[in-house]
Amino acid sequence: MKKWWKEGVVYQIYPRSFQDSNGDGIGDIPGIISRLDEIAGLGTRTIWLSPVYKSPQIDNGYDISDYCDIDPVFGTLADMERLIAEAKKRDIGIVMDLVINHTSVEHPWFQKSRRREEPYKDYYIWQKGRGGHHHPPNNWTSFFMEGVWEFDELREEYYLHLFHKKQPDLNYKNPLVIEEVKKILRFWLDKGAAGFRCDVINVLWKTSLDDGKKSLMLTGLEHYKCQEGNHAILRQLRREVLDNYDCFTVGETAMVNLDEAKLLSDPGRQELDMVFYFDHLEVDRRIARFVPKKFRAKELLKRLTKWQQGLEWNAVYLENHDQVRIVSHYGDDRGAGERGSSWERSAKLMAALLCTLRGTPFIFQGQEIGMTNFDFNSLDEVKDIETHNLNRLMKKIFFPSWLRWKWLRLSSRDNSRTPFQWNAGPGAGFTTGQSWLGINANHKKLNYDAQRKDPASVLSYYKKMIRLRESSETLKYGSFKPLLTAGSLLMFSRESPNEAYVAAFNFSSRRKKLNGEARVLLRGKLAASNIGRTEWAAGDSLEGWEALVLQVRGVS
Ligand code: TEU
Ligand code: CA
Repeated sequence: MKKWWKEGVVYQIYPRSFQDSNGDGIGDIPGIISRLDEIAGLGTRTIWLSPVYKSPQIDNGYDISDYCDIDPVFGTLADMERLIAEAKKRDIGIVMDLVINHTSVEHPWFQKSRRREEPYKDYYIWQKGRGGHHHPPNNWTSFFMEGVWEFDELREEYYLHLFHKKQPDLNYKNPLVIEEVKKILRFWLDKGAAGFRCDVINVLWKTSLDDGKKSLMLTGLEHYKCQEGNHAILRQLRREVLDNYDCFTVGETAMVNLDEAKLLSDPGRQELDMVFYFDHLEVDRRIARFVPKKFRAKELLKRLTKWQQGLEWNAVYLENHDQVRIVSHYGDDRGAGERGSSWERSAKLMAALLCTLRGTPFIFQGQEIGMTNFDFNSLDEVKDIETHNLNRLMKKIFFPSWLRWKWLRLSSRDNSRTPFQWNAGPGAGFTTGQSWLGINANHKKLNYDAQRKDPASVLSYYKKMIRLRESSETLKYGSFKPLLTAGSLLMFSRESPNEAYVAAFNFSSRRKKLNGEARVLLRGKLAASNIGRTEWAAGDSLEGWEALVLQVRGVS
C-alpha cells in the first residue's frame, strides 16, 4: 500500500554534531534551523532528530530526564517549535526519537521511585539482592558490557539497567508507565511531530527476572527480547494514540531475527510501520559489530535478499549514530575528498545501493558527503561510553592494548559522531569554538562547501539518486529480486508489471570482468552511473567501485 512515508528519504540528525550556533562546541537546534535549506536541497522529506530532550547527556541524550522539555545545550522548547514550523514550510516533517525503555537516573520519576514515593514506587524494576545486598538478583549482562543491576543506597534495593547504570529501565508491568508514554506521544504529536523512531523498542517487557543462559554477548536476552507483552504495548500505543494522527513509527529493534521483525512490522498486526535491524551491516563482523572478518558480496546479497523479500516494507539504512561510516566499512576511504578516488566512487556506490533497495531510505548526516570514520589516535579522544566499557572488559580478560585499540576503532560509535564537515576552515564550519568531539582532519578536503556546487560530487550524486528513486514507482514499490554475485560483483533487480531496473555493484577497487550471465542481464538503458558514464553499450566489465543502474524493461 502507498504511504507518504514510503515515498521520500529520511535524514537523521545527530544534534550534538550537526551545527553549533553559539560557539560552545555543541550542535544545537538554532544551528539545525540555519541549515534547513541545505537539508531540503538534498531532497529530504522527513528529519529524524536524535534526542534533544532534557538530559544529563551521559549517553548523548539517550538518557532523558524530561521528555517534554529541551536540554538547554540544544535550545528551548520555543526553538523546537520553530524548528517544526520552519521544516514544515519546506514540506519536511520531524520525527522524534522516543527513548522509553529507560530514563535517566535524574528523571524525577526515578528520584521519587528511589524514595518509594507514590505513585512512582514501581515505575522501575526494583529487586532485593541475593544473600542480602551482596549479590545482584540475577546473572544478566548489559548492552554496554556491564552487569544490569545497580544497588541504590537510598532504597536499599537493586534496579535493572539494560544499558548504562545511569539509564534505569522502566517497569512496563506497571500500567501507569504506559499512561505516561501515551502522554509523551500526544505531547509531541500535538506539537506537529510526524512520527517516532523508537529506541530499543523490542526489549520493553521483561517476562521474568530468572537467570539467563550464559552468553558472550547478552546473558538474559531470552527473558526480554520481543516478548508477547512487548507486542501488546505496541498495539495499545498504536490503537489509542498513534492511529489518531497522520504519523509513522520506525522501531530500532535490537538483536532481532526476521521472524521477530515480521511480527513487529506486519501491517496487519498494527504495531510498528518499519524496523531497523542490523544483519546487513554485520556481513564482515562477528559478535555483533565488534570483531572483524572478511567482507563477501555474496553474503551481503544473501542478507539483503532475506530482509528485502521477508518484510512487507523495509527501513533501508547504511549508517546511523551507532554504526561506523559506510564508506570506511563496505567501501574504501582512500583518497578521501579527492576526485576520482576509491573514496569518491565507493561513497557514490553506497548512494546508489541505498536508493535502489526497496524501502524508506534513511541517510545519516554526513553520509551524503561521504564522511569517513574518525582519525583519532588513541582512546583518550573517544567519548562514547560503550567504547570505554568495552575497553575495560577486554582489559579485564587481558587483551593487549594494541588489539583493543584495533578493534575499538573499528567499532566505536564515535566514528560516525564526529562533527559535520561544512567547510575547510577551523572548526569545519561546525563551530567557532572548541568542538565537543574531534573533527576529522580530512575536512580540509572533504566538506560540504567543496561539494555543493560541483555536479560531479558525492553530494550531487546523492541528490541525483534520491530524485531517480522518487520519480520511479518501480524503484519505490517494485519487487526485489536477487540476480547474481560473482566475487566482488553484486546484482539485483527491481520489478513491476511494466518496468524493471537492474542494479550492479562492484565492491572492489579493481575492475571486474563480467561473465556471460551478467552481460545478458545488463542490457538496457542507463539510468544512473557513479563514474560519469553517459551511456552503457553492453560493456564487458565494471570499473573499480562502479555502480550501474539500468532500466531493462519498460523503456519508452
Ligand atoms: O541503541 C541500542 C542498540 O541496540 C545498539 O545499537 C547499542 O547502541 C549498541 O551499539 C549495542 O552494542 C540505542 C541508541 O541508538 C543508542 O545510541 C543508545 O546508546 C542506546 O539505544 C541506549 O538508549
Ligand atoms: Ca551550541
